[in-house]
Amino acid sequence: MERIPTVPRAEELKDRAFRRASKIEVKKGSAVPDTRKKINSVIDYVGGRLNKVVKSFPTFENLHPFYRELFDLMFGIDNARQSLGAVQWAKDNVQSLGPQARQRLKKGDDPDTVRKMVYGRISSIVDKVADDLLFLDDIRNVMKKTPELDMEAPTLVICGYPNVGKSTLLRRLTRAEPEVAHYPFTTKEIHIGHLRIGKIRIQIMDTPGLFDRAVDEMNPIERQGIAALRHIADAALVIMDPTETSGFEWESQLSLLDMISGTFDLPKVIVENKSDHELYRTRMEGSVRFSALSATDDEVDELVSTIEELMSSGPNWAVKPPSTARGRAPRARDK
Ligand SMILES: Nc1nc2c(ncn2[C@@H]2O[C@H](COP(=O)(O)OP(=O)(O)OP(=O)(O)O)[C@@H](O)[C@H]2O)c(=O)[nH]1
Ligand SMILES: [Mg+2]
Repeated sequence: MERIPTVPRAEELKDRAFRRASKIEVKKGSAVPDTRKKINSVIDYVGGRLNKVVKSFPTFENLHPFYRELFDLMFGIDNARQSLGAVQWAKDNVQSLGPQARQRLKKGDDPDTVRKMVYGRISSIVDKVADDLLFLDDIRNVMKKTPELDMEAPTLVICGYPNVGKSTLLRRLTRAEPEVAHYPFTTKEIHIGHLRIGKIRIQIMDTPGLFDRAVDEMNPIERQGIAALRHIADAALVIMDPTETSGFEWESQLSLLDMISGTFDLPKVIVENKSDHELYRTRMEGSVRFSALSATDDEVDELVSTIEELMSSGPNWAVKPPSTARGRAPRARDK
C-alpha cells in the first residue's frame, strides 16, 4: 500500500557515505576547510538518509483502524515506533557531530584526528541502529504487500476453515490470483479482488483460514481475517467444505460458523463448496451449493446475484463519481 523507499542497511549506509567523502581531496594548504567538507559530506549523507527513513513511514495513528489492527498483528506498531524513534535518535546524534567537529577544527585540533573521531562516532551510531534498520525494511515489505483498500466500497469478506476453497473462490469471482494449494494455511495474508455488479464495484477479500476457537486464542495470521470482519466487511461469505477433504470435520466448521454469526452482526451467505467432489453432500438448509473449482459461468452469475441481494441494501452500496467506471459498459461480472 504505502510507497516507502528502501530502508538502507547499516553497512551500505556507512560504505556509501565514506566512499563519497573519500573523493574529497584534503590538500596540504587547505587541510581545515577540506576536512570540514569531508565531514559535512558524511554527516549530510547519513543524516539525510536516516531522516528520509523516519519521514517516509506513515503516522500510524492516522491509519484506518483496519490497517492499524492489521499492522499491529503483523509487526507490532509499538515495535515500529520504537525502531523509528531509534533511527530519529541516530539522525539527531549524527547531525550534532557537525558543530562539534567545526569547533575542534577552529580550536586548531589536527584535522585528521577530528575526521577520525567523527567517522568513528558515526560508525558506532549507525551500528547501534543496524537491527532497527533491518526491522523497518521488513515492515516496509509487509506494508508494500498489503493491498490498497477502498474503505467506502462495499466489501465482502470470504472466510472459513483452512483448505476449504476460499482462494479458489476469489480466483473464480475476480481477476485476483491468490495462491491455491491442496494443503491448509496456504494463504497467510489478505488478498483483494474486485467484482463489478451493475454499476457497483465491490471488493472481495480472501483471508487466511480460521479455526473454531475464541478470537483471543487465535494466532496473528488468523486474526487478520477477524480484523477484516470487524472493521471493513459489509457482508461475509462463509465457505464450508462438506466433503471434509480439507482435513477438517464438519462439526468444527459448524462451530466456526456459530462463532462468526455470534460475534459479527453481518449479512452472510453460506457456501457449501466442492459440489463436484464425489464425497459431496449438502448438509445445510439455505446454503449455496457451489464448486469454486468447476462452476459454470451461469453458476457463478447465480452466486453473484445472491451476493448482490445480500449486499445491495448496505450503506456502501451507492454509485460513486466514477474514476475507472466511466465509459465502460456495466457488466455482470468483472472477469
Ligand atoms: N474438488 C474441489 N476442490 C476444490 C474446490 N475448491 C477448492 N478446491 C481445492 O481445495 C484445495 C484448497 O483450496 P484453496 O482455495 O487453496 O483453499 P483455502 O480455503 O484458500 O485454503 P487456505 O488458504 O489454506 O486457508 C485446493 O487443492 C483446491 O484445488 C472445489 O470446488 N472442488
Ligand atoms: Mg487460501
